[in-house]
Amino acid sequence: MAGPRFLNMTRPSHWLILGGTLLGVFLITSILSHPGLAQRYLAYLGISVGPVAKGDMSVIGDNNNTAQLSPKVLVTEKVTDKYPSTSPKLSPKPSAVSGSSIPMVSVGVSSTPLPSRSPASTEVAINEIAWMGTQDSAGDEWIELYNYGTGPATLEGWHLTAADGSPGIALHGTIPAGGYYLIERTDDHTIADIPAALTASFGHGLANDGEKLVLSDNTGTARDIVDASAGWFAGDNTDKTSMERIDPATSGSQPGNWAGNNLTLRVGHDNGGNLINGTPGARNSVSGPDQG
Ligand SMILES: [Ca+2]
Ligand SMILES: [Ca+2]
Repeated sequence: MAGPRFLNMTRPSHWLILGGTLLGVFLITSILSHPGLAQRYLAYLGISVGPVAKGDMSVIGDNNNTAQLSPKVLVTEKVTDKYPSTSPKLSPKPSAVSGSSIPMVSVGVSSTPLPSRSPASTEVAINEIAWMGTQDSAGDEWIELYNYGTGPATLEGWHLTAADGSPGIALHGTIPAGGYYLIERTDDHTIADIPAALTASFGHGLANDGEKLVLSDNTGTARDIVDASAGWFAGDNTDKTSMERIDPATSGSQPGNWAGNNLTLRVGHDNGGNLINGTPGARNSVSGPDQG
């Protein structure tokens, strides 16, 4: 078999020389005609060349600042983005990106776990107490609860109980986040024009000289306490202004956290048609910014 004088084609080592020469010519031709394609071949062979033209990458961040990016990373990112799964041979090599501080695009797999969302909180306060009843009837007492948590409060198994056992009210239903829960004594006519969330017996009623009220959940855990056993903190038995809480997230046993209805913001009518000096089922007239 004839050939160039310096090649003896009967010798395997000369075949290798010829093959390497042809490969080199091919690569040089590729670089001159298609630089991007050649870079991919070289990247596959583990050879780094660059830089890559602007826009030929998929790195999150400053796409205009190519000068600070490693060409090897850019080529890898391009391959990853364009051939995510159909071309295993072009998968990025871990060694090509190790030690890089450049933010990487993750295709198909999220390496950062999603942040877990906090469970919705259930925060219910004893929010308003009409221990004095209404102008129509001193016996028409009512109590308002307020959910200042971020999720609905299911009240099955909850109780609102005085320290002396009366009232002792089993609660039912649900209070949505930011919602109010009106408990009317005996029947729904206590606040004639506002539907009660619950009507219940108050036993011998709320004593005018004070009570300690405990709101407990279905495990028996106290969720809110208003210790006014030495006397109510606010409200008036003469003009029937209710006792409104200022901040549901602050202790209900602090006297300064309560005030009488301001007689400006009032809601509802009693069974005799008189305007209620309180806000049953609605935002308190004295409430702070935390209350809806
Ligand atoms: Ca009512
Ligand atoms: Ca209210």
